[in-house]
Amino acid sequence: MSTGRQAPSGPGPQPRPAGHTPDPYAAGHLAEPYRIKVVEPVRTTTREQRRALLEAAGYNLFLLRSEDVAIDLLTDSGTGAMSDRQWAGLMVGDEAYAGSRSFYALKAAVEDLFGMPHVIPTHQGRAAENVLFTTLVRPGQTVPNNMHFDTTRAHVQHKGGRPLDLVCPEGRRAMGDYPFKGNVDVEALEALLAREGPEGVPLVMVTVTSNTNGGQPVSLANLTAVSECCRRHGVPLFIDACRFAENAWFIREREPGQQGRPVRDVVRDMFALADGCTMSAKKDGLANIGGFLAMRDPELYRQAVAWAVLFEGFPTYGGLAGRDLEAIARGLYEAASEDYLAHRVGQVRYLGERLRSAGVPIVEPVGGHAVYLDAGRFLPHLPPERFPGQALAVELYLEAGVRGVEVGTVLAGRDPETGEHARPPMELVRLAVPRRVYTRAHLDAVADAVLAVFARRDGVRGMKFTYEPPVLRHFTAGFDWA
Ligand code: PLI
Repeated sequence: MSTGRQAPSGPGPQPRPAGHTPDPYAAGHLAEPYRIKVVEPVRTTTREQRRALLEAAGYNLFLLRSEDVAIDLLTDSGTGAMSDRQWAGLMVGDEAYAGSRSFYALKAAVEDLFGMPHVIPTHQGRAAENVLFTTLVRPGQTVPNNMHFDTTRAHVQHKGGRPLDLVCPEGRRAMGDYPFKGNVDVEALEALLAREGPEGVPLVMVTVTSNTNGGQPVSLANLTAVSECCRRHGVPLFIDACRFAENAWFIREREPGQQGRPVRDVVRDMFALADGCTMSAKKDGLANIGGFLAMRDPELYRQAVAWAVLFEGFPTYGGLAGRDLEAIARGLYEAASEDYLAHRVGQVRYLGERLRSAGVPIVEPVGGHAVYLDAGRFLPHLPPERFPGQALAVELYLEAGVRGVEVGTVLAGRDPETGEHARPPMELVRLAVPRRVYTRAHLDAVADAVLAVFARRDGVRGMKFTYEPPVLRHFTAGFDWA
């Protein structure tokens, strides 16, 4: 009989037999599937200190020092904890300029997990986007995606392309329990490709999970339909794979016919439908830095490598140290393990459930990496120009030193034509949970803080700019209470 023990060497944790779905959070046993071997002390602050720190930072949470933050939910990108196996990998990283052993470890992992033979390491995900779009996108062309992440959109535009979001209608609403709100509207894609063809659409992208509308997954059935549509029209399909493992977990949990399948089999099936992928290894690579571009077509690889050398460095290191490549190769396997994912996705769901059951408005269903507070409904007395998301994020920090991020009017910027604030569909605060960093007690502290602000929500004041930068204003703006 199998003991389920992990082999001490080899590519990483092996998939458990189908049907083994430990979900400690669903079962009420909340033990983390890791032991803590190294700790990073967190400084505690008083409410008065936090009030002064906020004032000094112009009420912009990006301008706080992280040591003044008790629980940092600003992003799940590059903020995860590496495993002992990954740290051990750093020591065997091969720092050769060309032909590094660690590059071949990464290439083997990507080929094994995704079935993609050609891999170009990059310093992070947006660099993979830069290499890919420089190779494929020409001015005036359209690049559809379920929903572009900010950097993907900006890189398409940088090449003169037109980013187009074709997420399904369910994906545009905060309410409703539709299980795959990241799905592409395949009819709209079909119409676009029939109209513009491969001359007008150089590639189709699908982001798994869809970060922009709440970490929402894409079903295998939808990916299959998108892939068939792309093949019919001769247009390559690329997956934005940042959160590939979390997406595969949702397919295994929610999609009819997929229940209980080994995650690595689901991952294989997802990527078999695509011609390539971009990856930020700072998410489901479980690394603190890095990314890659992978593909099947050797001719496209040859073209992309030329740009990669220019932007990132020789193609066997691509802007990374050999030790980073080694950490990513190991992290990809760990991210695709069932024990890890049951806890990871369960942890985010736990936080969401604690809030939802107390009546706090959130984006539903809860996605893979973050809980999104619906600040518009949380603070209905504040109009968009009083920045309800910013006000709520500031109050959460004041309450308990919790740092989230506004995803609403402040982030959206101004309409270049009218000069007015752009009108985003929702006013949100994202609470992104870093991987393997926080325990259930931290999440309880976050939930308690949100509930405390919820209890006094009628007294929360709106905000105004004291300084508004001309571009990317959310990073450096100054605010005060209105
Ligand atoms: O931050 P990068 O350059 O490694 O990755 C860019 C990127 C691409 N696609 C998607 C879906 C992302 O979520 C993404 C980065 N996300 C960040 C930084 C986040 O805070 O969500």
